[in-house]
Amino acid sequence: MDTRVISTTPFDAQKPGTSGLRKKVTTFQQPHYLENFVQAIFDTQTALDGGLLVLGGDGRFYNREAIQTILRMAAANGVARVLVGQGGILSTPAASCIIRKYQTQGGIILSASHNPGGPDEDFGIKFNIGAGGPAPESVTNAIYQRTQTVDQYRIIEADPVDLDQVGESRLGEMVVQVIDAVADYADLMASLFDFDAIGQLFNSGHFRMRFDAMHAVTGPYAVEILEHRLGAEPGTVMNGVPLEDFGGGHPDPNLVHAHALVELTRGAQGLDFGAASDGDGDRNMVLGQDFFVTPSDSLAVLAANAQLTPGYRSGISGVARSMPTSQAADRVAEALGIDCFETPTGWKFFGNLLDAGRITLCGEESFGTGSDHVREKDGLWAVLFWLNLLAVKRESVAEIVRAHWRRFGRNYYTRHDYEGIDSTAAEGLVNHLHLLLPSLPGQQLGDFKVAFADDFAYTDPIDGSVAEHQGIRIGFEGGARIVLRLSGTGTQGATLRVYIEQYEADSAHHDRPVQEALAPLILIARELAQIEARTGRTQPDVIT
Ligand code: VG1
Ligand code: CO
Repeated sequence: MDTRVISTTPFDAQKPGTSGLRKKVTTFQQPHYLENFVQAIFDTQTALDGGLLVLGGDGRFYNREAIQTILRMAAANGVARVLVGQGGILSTPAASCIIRKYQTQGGIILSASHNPGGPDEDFGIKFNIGAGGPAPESVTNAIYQRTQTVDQYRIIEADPVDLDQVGESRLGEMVVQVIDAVADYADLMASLFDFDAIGQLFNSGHFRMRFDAMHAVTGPYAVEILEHRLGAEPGTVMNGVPLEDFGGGHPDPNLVHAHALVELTRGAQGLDFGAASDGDGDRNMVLGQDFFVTPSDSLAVLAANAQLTPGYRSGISGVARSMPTSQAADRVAEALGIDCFETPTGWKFFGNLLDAGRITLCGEESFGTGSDHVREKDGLWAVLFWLNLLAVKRESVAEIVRAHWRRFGRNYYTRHDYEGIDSTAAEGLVNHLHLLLPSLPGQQLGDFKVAFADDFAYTDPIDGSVAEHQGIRIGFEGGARIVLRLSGTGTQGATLRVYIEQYEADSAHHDRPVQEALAPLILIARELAQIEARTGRTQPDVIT
């Protein structure tokens, strides 16, 4: 088969954000756009020449076309074997699992995660390293630099590979191995959690649950694990068929976008347990009857109870949370006498700590929780962890969380997102805050006295790499915090995220509505950042 060398010219702005390169599908459909980025991966990740590569995506619109292109480019760039998920499907955590299990040199994951899909919506691509996790900044920067000079790419001419039949075929010299997308991942889950106990809970007649796959990638994984292996009744998984446009929805598991599921948990007849995952299967939302578990609390609860599950029976070595995530996990770490690390937003910053064995569990406020079992956050893993706890404790979700608050105190927490705001206005707002920072420490703002104010910078304790400008932190005496940063995953305008947190030790005050409890801090944040004056917005678009 002929290898063709195609001349090309660089596109600007092929810089990966928080989690890979995310753009509109129409941007990716421009001639050479995808190819340039993929060639930059092969040019910089030289171990792939003669090596193994994992390839799959969340099944969104353009997934299959992109996979065919990447396969033909992999063949032309000397890759020996590619493991592709059947139908071109691999959830992000499953891809990480397979990269590690088969000791490949890395993987290419096609996803724009929780962003909508379809011809006019979003697509994305990212490279994961041989350890299984998202490439660290040193690698993404090298790929980005290469995209700025790339002048040709290599591709073979060949018919499309049949992605729907499990088995091996050849593409030029390269072997394409279409694998069951679910089996390896399901086996890993069975090795971590007590499937017998969860199965008994499902059979008890006293437990009703739904898992909302949001017409995204977790459908087949959840059906296999929950319904087939654990014996949950058919129909437990809702919206379980992956669709290229996620059924027109926004595959983001939160109170706004997974509204139908939330409704099923409401009232006296509400479900005992509801859970959902996002487009690529790495996020999770956990609900009890009339009860929402904030992702920050979820991390803390899992850390405090890890020893009740087989996979973590011998304890956890440490925990990490992204900087905007609430400090609930810090209190658990302190009680357990283990380290708690504060990292910048994005899973790539957990990789070194996990590889070095410094942490076992980690999480983000953005519905992301995970452990050292893979190197990505993992939606179904978190759901199974909760199910394992429910099966062992035989308490409700609300009872478990309330008991946790009584022991550790409650970190009231919310995030306000202002989406699609003007980019120049967003930059102006951030610059304004930078100028304000030095004057804040010591100031009294309402009932709160500023203890520190900075632009978060992180030095990786393992390799010493430094990440700067990771978000503005304003910390108050007593532990309350306001954090502001701009999103690195959007494809239109800018998104301002405002994170608010306040600690309450007294269990007599643990039942307040969150927005009400945090109202004074929310107001301080709006005024400090001049949100209304600078963006014209009086209300956030999404509150989580
Ligand atoms: C968001 C979240 C961040 C998460 C990232 C990728 O990034 O805030 O915590 O790691 O999405 O998640 P940003 O830069 O928009 O705030 V996913 O599920 O898109 O892979
Ligand atoms: Co995701």
